[in-house]
Amino acid sequence: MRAYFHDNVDSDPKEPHEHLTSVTPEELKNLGVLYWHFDGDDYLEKVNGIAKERNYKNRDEITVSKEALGDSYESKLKIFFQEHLHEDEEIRYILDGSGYFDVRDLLDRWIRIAIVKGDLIVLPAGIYHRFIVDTNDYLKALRLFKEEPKWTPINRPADDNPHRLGYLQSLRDSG
Ligand code: KMT
Ligand code: NI
Repeated sequence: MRAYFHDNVDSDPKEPHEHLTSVTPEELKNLGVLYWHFDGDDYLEKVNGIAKERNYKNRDEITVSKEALGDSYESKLKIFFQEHLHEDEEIRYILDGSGYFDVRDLLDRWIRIAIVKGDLIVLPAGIYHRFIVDTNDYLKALRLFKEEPKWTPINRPADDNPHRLGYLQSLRDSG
């Protein structure tokens, strides 16, 4: 994982779009974004440990590639890259490939989180974010979930959504 400010240049979103300023895991934590990296043979035990600790009861696997998604590839990418939030945490363990999660900071700037195989990332409920593969067009991830999987994105604007308000309140409480 590597994080930095997005350059906000309006060209191919799959390019790195790296602005010079980098962002530390500590700064991500202040936004409620959690991160681990497990890439040994025991990665599944480690992921299961976090899942148990944080009460993630369900999981499935997703492959984001032209091959896996066929005709719906471009439309799926459009949905993932549309700025949105969820009413639960978004938990992804990257099994293979790479991609970018962009999250909004408190000044509404995009922070780009470049994720690779072995990264486990948790985006808090209510954070505005989007996802895109990089130019390799391939990412395979384990999606974990607390209760019944509910992957529905709620597109911005969703400023009155209770989970959005709860997220902002949680940042105030911890700050
Ligand atoms: C989401 O909600 O943004 C996604 O599920 C992204 C694709 S999974 C790597
Ligand atoms: Ni999402």
